Amino acid sequence: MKLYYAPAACSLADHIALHEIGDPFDIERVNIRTHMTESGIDFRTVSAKGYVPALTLADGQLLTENIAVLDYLATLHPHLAPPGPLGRSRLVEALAFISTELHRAFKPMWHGGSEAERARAAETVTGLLTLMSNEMKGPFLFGDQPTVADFYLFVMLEWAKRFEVAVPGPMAHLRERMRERPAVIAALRTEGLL
Ligand SMILES: N[C@@H](CCC(=O)N[C@@H](CS)C(=O)NCC(=O)O)C(=O)O
Repeated sequence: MKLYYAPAACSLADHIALHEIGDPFDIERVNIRTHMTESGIDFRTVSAKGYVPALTLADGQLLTENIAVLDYLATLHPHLAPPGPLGRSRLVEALAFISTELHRAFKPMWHGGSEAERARAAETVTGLLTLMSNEMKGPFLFGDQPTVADFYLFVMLEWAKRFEVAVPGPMAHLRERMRERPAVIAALRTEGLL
């Protein structure tokens, strides 16, 4: 497998998942402004969508969209998904919420929103994190062990820190617990974030 990523982008979630899985994998950095990869190719020749994450599978197929990539990894490695008959659905529910509500809410911060737009976005993010926080089943979203949804959430919490957005106490705690994990440290180090 080969993950195309950009430092501190949402692809950090997939990068962490690959380290948690522990099997060998390849990785290539993408400059999301120029679309050039570190090996000097135009990333749009790999993925016409032009954004990360993108995961090349062993058979050469390309998988995109964070929800799909994280769900794929958790399906292959069920310890990264919540247990039980509803586990998969709960995972997709959390991934969809993070992707379509939380991730999207950061847009004004990443894409030059006005001060008022950024302030409104910060309030939205805090509200969405509070909703998630109220549903937590333990130190992580689904209990004592993190799932791929926690990895994606962790990236959102790193963004919240970067943009000085207030987060509920259990979320700050989750972020710190995640930062202690060897897989997270390895991914952050590779991305030049430590
Ligand atoms: N729909 C995609 C969006 C991914 C996305 O927003 N990626 C950002 C980084 S967090 C990116 O690569 N942006 C560069 C671009 O859109 O050209 C997904 O959910 O995976």
